[in-house]
This record gives sequence, C-alpha cells and structure tokens, in this order.
Amino acid sequence: MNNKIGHPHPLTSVIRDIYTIFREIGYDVAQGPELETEFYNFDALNIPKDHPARDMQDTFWIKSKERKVLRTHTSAVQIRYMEKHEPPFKIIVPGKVFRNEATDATHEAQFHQIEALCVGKDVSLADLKGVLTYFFKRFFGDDVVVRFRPSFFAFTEPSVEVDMEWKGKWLEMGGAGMVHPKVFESSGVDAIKWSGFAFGFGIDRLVMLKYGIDDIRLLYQGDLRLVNQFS
Ligand code: YSA
Repeated sequence: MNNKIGHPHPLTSVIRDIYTIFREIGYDVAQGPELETEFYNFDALNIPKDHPARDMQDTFWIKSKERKVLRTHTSAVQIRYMEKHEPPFKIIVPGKVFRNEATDATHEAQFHQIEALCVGKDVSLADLKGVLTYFFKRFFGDDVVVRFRPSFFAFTEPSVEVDMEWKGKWLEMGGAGMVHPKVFESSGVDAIKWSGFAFGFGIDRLVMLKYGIDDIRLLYQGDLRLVNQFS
C-alpha cells in the first residue's frame, strides 16, 4: 500500500497556530454565520446607513425579504456573542469574509479574518496593546516591532490601526479599539459596569508573511503545486 496522507492548507495551519496562542491565554473560539443580516453586520456596530462601507462596491447584498449581506467582517459576531453571554469573556472568531472589490496581489473578494473580543472589569487600551504585541511576538518571533496609530472605526472609541515592522517596512495588519458604548447597548451589555477591547486582522496576510507568499490569490486556486510545498 502506498497511500498518500493529506495535509492542512497553509491557511488552516495558521488558523490552528492562532488558536493555540490565544487558547493559552484563556480565549474561547466562537463562530457566526457567513450570510449575515444588515443589523449584525452594520447597524448594531454603529455603522450609519450612509457609511461608504455599505456601498454596492464593498458589500455583496443578497436579495431577500430581510436585508442580508455576505458578512464584510468578523466583527458581526461580536454582537451575536454578547447578546447570548454575560461578561466577563474573551473570544476569538476566525472566519471567511467577503467584499465586492477588485482583486490584486493583496486583496481578494473572499478572504479570512480573525476577530478578538475581550470584555471584563476595567479592561483598558493598555490590555489591548499588551495582548496584540504578545500575539505578534509569539507568531512571528521576539524581534517583531508593533506600533499603534490613531484611527477610526464606528464600533470602537478610541480606535487604532495596528502595524508591524517587516523587513524595514511598516505593514498594516488590522484594526482595533475599545468597544463603543453604543455597541454594548445594541447587545444588551451594561457599558457602565463593563469595558472591553476588540481587534480584527486579515489571516491571509499573516500566512503570506509567514511563508513568503507574494500573491493572496495563490491561496484560493487549489493549486497542488503550492499546497504540496507545505506538507
Ligand atoms: C476594527 C476594530 C475592532 O474593534 C474590531 C475589528 C476591526 C477590523 C474591522 N472589522 C475591519 O474589517 N477592518 S479592515 O477593513 O481594515 O480589515 C481588517 C484587515 O483585513 C485589513 O487590515 C487587512 O489585513 C484585511 N483585509 C481587508 N480587506 C481585504 C483584506 N485582506 C484580503 N483581501 C481584502 N480585500
């Protein structure tokens, strides 16, 4: 018998590595639907009706009675989780997301994100910075330098963009911030009693940097010449 045993796709391996790192510091894994309602993808996240992210260019709208979308980010799962669970909690949410945009070497119409949500007593921006820096150092090695730039997301206040220094250049890895009181309100969490941080990253970008893959589209073509290099 000479049966060949299969092996995980590099995206799967990276998602498993992420699970391991976050599980060790007490995070659970949560999931949500890829076909999402406008409420969870936008409204409950304090993204106003006239926000450019809702444009036809960015969002795949689905014809249905209830206005539905292919989720544009894993942040939608924050609300679903908070509706059903009492704080304190710490979760990560990996999954596919979809955007109606032109593809190139760093952008796909379907890609993967990982969301994190940590809600508890006196959770602060310092905790967010500590957890993110810890993650990047565990994932890429101790020499990695992470920086935080002020930014804007409707669902966090304050908000930051997270960059990592890679081969002398700063690369944008994802967005993050302190959960906005309106987001807590939409999900029935008492914003006076609890505070929290959240962040969201493109997993594909982590895979590309870790394995030196220079075109995101290679991850989705099912080409065994690529996949078999990771056995
Ligand atoms: C921000 C604050 C939070 O509290 C929680 C999450 C976030 C992130 C927010 N939901 C979001 O989606 N921000 S983002 O549009 O800047 O995307 C995050 C990351 O996804 C990007 O930094 C990039 O790594 C990746 N990304 C975005 N569009 C992509 C893509 N990767 C591949 N192809 C695309 N088309």
